[in-house]
Amino acid sequence: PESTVLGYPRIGPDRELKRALEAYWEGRSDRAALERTARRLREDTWRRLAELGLGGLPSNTFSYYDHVLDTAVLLGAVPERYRNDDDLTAYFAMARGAEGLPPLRMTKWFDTNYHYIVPEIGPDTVFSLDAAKPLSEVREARALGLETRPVLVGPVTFLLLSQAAPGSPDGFAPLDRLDDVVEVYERLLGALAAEGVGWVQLDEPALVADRTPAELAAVEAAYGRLGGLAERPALLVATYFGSLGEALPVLARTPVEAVALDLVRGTAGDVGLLAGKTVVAGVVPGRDVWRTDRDRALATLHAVRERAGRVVAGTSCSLLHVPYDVERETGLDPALRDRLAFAEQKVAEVVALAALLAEGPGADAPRRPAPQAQPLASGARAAEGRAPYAVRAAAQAERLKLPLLPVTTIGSFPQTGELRRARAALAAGEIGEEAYESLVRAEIEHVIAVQERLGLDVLVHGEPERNDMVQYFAEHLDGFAVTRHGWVQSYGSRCTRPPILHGDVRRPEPITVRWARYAQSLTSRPVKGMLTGPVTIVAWSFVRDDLPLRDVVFQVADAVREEVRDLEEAGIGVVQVDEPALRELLPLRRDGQAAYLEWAVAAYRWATSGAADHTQIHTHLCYSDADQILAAIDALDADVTSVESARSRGRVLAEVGGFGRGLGPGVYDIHSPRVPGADEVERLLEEALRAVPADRLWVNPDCGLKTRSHEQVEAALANVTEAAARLRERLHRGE
Ligand code: THG
Ligand code: ZN
Repeated sequence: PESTVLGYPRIGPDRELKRALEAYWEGRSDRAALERTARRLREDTWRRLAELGLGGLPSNTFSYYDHVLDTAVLLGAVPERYRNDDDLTAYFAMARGAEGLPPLRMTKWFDTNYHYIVPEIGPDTVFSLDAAKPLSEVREARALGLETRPVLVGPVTFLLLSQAAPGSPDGFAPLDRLDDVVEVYERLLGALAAEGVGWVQLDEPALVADRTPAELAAVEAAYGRLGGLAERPALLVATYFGSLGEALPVLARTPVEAVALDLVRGTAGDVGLLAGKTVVAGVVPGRDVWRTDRDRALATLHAVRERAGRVVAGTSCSLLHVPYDVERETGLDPALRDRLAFAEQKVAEVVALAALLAEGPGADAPRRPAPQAQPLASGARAAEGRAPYAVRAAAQAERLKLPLLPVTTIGSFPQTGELRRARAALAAGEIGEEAYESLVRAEIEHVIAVQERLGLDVLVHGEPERNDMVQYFAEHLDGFAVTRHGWVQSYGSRCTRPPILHGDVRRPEPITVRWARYAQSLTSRPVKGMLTGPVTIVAWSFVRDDLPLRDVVFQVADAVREEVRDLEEAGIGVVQVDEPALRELLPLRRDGQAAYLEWAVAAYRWATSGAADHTQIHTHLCYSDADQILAAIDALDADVTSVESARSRGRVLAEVGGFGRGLGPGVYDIHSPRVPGADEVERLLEEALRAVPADRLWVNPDCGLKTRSHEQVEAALANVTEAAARLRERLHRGE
């Protein structure tokens, strides 16, 4: 096959899998119904890829929840506590938890907005092969008359992404178990060979990050063993999200038949070393939505063929990260739509490129329409500083007159089904703007009343008008387009519709001010304005590729800065600017990280530093995103930082206690339906007071309340305010 893709979306063009999963989880359907939907989605995908003329069809790219979790199951690495006679029950318990059993940890898949389930591997993990899933997918496709190439996470990446099982001895790393895991992969390859499978794809994206000599030696050993098997399919090792660098010569020395390279984010490097193997040249971007520059892609394919010999046209990575079909987006400006390619269009591009490559050099390729680039002189903004913290803190104390241990929340309140339905009805033109807005106002009234009754100190309006913390801003900024069907899986059944940032970003008018002002009109207590930071808005969008990312982020920072100013002018004294994706965009290799953090922090400071000293700037972080970048978070210079701390509380306090400004370590774990008692919260606060002085300690939940019910939230917040009041009393008495 001269063309292939490394993977494909699986949620369904209309999120059929999401609906089937949620119906199954809620007991509204049975396993057979879920399996039928899943099979139909797989079959539709293979048929479509074949129809489009794709050469190498992938299989095993489907997943009920996550492909890393699937790999753990394939290897028998199911922790004891999740085991169950019903395999699907065990699977979803690992993914989502079960009665009294928290799920496995979830974290970001490299620098994407996709989240994988982190497998637990210990010194005593017993591995065993369960090849049912890849084998049955091969058979399903065969029943349609189609041969496929099963895709699996490779052994090295699997172990590097795993965490040590609880109770593992110090110094143990999952990669220590490589020999045992490779043995299972050997048996898997045997089983696939016996099934008559010609090719297998093993994904090793971990090889594009910095790797130690020991890790590279492990790669060479693993693929030396797998390649040395007598009975096996041909092996394609797929790498993506960057350049292989020093791992390329290592793979070149192994007896694998093919290597996939990401030639969009990465470079071909010493590709000549791969002569004798097939190179799957990832020239069609798998992570953006822009049509491929055919001339450039073709030139790259020719260059790789000259140096390496055998070349297959491919995508830079799996198409999991883009929506299905741009043709359905009939609401988009046609001029923009002509510049876009979603998964289906990218498959067609790969097929067309392969045909052009086969025609030999010099084939005439249609040109990609040139985007109308009009770069702004954006890099030049100086991060003008605010006054030192002590000066700001005094001005804010004078203005806000908050008590010791002020109580606040992170921003969102539970989103009712009524609101979500009303938003859908508004989009469909079934209800008018006024009807929708009166619902939003009623919800704000409710949320403010609840907070006043419970005695919170800094209130929020609850964000009832927002679908998503990025999409909402994109809908109100020039330079963005939003899609109707462009869903991309974030984790499990959860999806987002990343906006398309295609032009210069400008804020035509204030976005959040109206709602913040309305909320403030209902109360004498300060209401906190809620904004999303520039890095996060860009990270969770599809971004134009004709400007440096940094310049795009600064354009968005301009818009946020204007919004902060307008909130101030409307009398809002506290503004929270969240940047949860700060960590996500951190370059995978160390050599780019310092420069990235420098401009990312500068953009945040540009967005917030227009605020007067007496305006209090808050930020929030979900702690799992904060490792490695604590210094950068400190450098954001927010007056108050709220942090998730349900897990590893001691460590969080030790690390962020030193920030030297306001700090709110979460005292209510919103990821659980459990309501904490007032005594428990009081104890957590006492503990926090050992790391943070009383005049800098804030009291807040761990994260936004969007996913909880109104009843849980009210009960929990009542206990939180009671605990804060008791402790405040004790502090005043000098205890
Ligand atoms: N927004 C965006 N990306 C994100 C988050 C977000 N990435 C990381 C983090 N939060 C976790 N991700 C999600 C993504 C989606 C949902 C929840 C957490 C979710 N989505 C709704 C669904 O799938 O039903 C659809 C929401 C909508 O209508 O837009 O619940 O907050 N961009
Ligand atoms: Zn959070």
